[in-house]
Amino acid sequence: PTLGELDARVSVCRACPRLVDWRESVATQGRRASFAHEPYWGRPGPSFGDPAADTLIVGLAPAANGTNRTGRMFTGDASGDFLYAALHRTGYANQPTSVGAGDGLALNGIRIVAAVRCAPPENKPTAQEKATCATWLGRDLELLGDHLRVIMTLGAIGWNGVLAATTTLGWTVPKPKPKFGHLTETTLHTPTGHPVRLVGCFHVSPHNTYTGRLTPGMLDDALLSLRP
Ligand code: DU
Ligand code: SF4
Repeated sequence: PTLGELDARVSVCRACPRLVDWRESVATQGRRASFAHEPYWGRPGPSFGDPAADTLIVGLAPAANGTNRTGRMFTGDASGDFLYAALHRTGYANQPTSVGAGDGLALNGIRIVAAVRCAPPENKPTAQEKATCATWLGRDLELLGDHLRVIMTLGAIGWNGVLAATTTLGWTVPKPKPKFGHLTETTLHTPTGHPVRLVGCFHVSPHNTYTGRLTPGMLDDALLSLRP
């Protein structure tokens, strides 16, 4: 399939009963008061950005009132505001904010996906949910193909999701499995021997950004380090 066809397939996935229930119950009965009159997406979050990207950002999962509301990765919450501002400062986005479909946002050279594509309760997917959704991450990686040059994960769940998905795809992954850390880096190889950098970055969640664990400058530096 094409990336668009893959997104269409992902958007109707119901493989994880607990997450299907959560994404839909938040969308129908659990809306945040300030969004009570908005339609909610209530489905898996499709990948977003440049279909010809050489750089992939892998997050954790949609936020219940963020991506699960707007239908776009990192859109509609504080995490996303922090990320898109940085993507704009570093030249990857044509505008500093992401509001949702029709807002004119386009990414250049970057695509954004989540390791788990449905909003999990308390942002904590189970081991089984992570393993199930790694299949979709693998499909995205296959479609980007040897055009892909670097993957940056926001957090450890994305990092481990990439290692799981690429191992399944038959990529060469260093042993022992490299551990996630901020600006930790390793190199994976596709089955054709094409090298892909894997870079870790602290997640953009308020837990990290409000406490100064991840500052705008640190995120800018991490993004700029992805350029050839
Ligand atoms: O329909 P489309 O032109 O393929 O774009 C779908 C979606 O992808 C649009 O909201 C912008 C985004 N996008 C992008 O971010 N960067 C690109 O180079 C092309 C499309
Ligand atoms: Fe499907 Fe992934 Fe959502 Fe599970 S988390 S239902 S595998 S899209």
